[in-house]
Amino acid sequence: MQRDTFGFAGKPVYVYGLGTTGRATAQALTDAGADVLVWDDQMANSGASDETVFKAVHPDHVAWETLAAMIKSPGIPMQAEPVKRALAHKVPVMGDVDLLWRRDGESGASFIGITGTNGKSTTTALVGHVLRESGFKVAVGGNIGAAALSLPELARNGVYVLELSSYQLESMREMQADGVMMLNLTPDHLARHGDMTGYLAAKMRLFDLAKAGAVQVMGIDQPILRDVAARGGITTVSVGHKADYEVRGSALYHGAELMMELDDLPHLPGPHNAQNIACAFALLVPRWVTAAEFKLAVRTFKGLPHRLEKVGSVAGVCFVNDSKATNGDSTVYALQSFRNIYWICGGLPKTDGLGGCVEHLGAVRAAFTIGDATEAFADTLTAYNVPSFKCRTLDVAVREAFAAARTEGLEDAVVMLSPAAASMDQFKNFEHRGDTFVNLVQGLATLEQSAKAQSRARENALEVARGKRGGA
Ligand code: UMA
Ligand code: ADP
Repeated sequence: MQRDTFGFAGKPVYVYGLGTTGRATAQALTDAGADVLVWDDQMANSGASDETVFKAVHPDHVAWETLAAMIKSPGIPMQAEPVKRALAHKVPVMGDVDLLWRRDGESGASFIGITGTNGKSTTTALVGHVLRESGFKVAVGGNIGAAALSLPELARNGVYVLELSSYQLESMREMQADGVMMLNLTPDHLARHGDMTGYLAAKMRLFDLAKAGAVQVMGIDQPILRDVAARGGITTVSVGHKADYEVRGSALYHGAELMMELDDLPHLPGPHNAQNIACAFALLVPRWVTAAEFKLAVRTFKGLPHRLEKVGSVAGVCFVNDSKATNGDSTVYALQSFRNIYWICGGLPKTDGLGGCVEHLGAVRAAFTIGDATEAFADTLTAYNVPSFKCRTLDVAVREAFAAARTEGLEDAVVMLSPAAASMDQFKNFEHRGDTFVNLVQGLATLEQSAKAQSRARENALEVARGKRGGA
């Protein structure tokens, strides 16, 4: 007999949004015997339907009163018309993470949820890596890329490590995690959540729903999170303030006790990564791993692409891809990680523009602005006496930044793409923007090599010619 995995067997469930999340959800629900109806707003535009795979029903034709649930993709706001209609008919609106919880919540596997404004993916991957290296069966997913319902079923001794965005958390109703973490909270996604209070409320659902006795970790470098943590029951982490776990200099302390040294980890540079490591340590030690296991595993973590990733060096100039820096706050840390920066920034700006970046311009030799933010970012930076060039497109910016770095000939010159803005004005997503940057750098390297080869060939030809004349 088919297992009623989600409690929806034989019942109509509306899956709204058919991207990574929606497809995995619709398939899992179908496999579990639910009567799956789907919709994606793109179907309205293109007239296309997915009827061959799933039954597509336009929101105008849904019998709302019959639905057992709506499973909403994270990119769809709660204010979307079909969501409002579902809520008006008292249909539960859920996310895919709740369905994973329904599927495996009783399996004996642990659930870890990681959120925050910046550093989620890095820390999620790090936590997954440490657990795997320490002998656990691990499934890493959520906002980091793999939809919750595409993750394998884990049994006892398994650990789900889920990166959870505010978009996913705002509709989460059920998942009771064993370990929860909020790294930091700075302005982001405010158009969606209204203000910082709304943004915080979405994120706090992870903590509010967590199991009694769950390990709860919070980075308290922003006052808003210091206030939340003061409620108690939360292990605090800070780079620079008083906390349960403190990063002081280049080491992590628990009170007076040295936990681990943080320098000499080339794949996790900078104070932001110190925060990520410290939060991972506070979460995992000692509930899941020992301090010794943590320290050993962290050394073999390679970092993720598009996050302060060194992608090559041309004529002594190093190129760094930090395309994932989609808001000002994430770029603040990038600006503190190198000595002589030729900074490519811009894209679709956030409400606070360059945010705190303007207080960390000491290492910036020049800026090269792109995308919708071309004018605004260049004007702001010029006002802060940073030579700024309105390049508009990434190819022009890479060429000009490289030329400038080369002309100045400084040691440790870095051309860094750290946009402090979203990518959607000119690219499909941040990966597309980062990959385009890497391709442009490879193009420069090829040009450089062929220029060198040509000049060698010219020299050889001249030498031969000189030899002939000398011999004549
Ligand atoms: N759609 C509608 N109506 C809308 C909005 C979207 O029908 O009003 C449809 C789109 O036409 C599209 C589908 O919904 O076909 C896309 O759904 P989605 O935007 O929720 O994207 P998914 O492909 O399901 O990917 C989502 C996350 N995307 C977002 O939250 C925007 C992915 O995070 C995540 O990796 C994936 O689920 C698996 O969990 C990406 C992201 O950009 C990386 N996240 C944001 C961020 O990190 O800042 C929050
Ligand atoms: P997220 O998944 O939250 O977007 P990522 O790990 O993908 O976070 O990193 C996104 C960007 O933020 C990168 O540019 C990275 O260098 C920077 N970053 C990483 N960790 C932190 C942190 N703890 N605080 C601020 N910025 C960070």
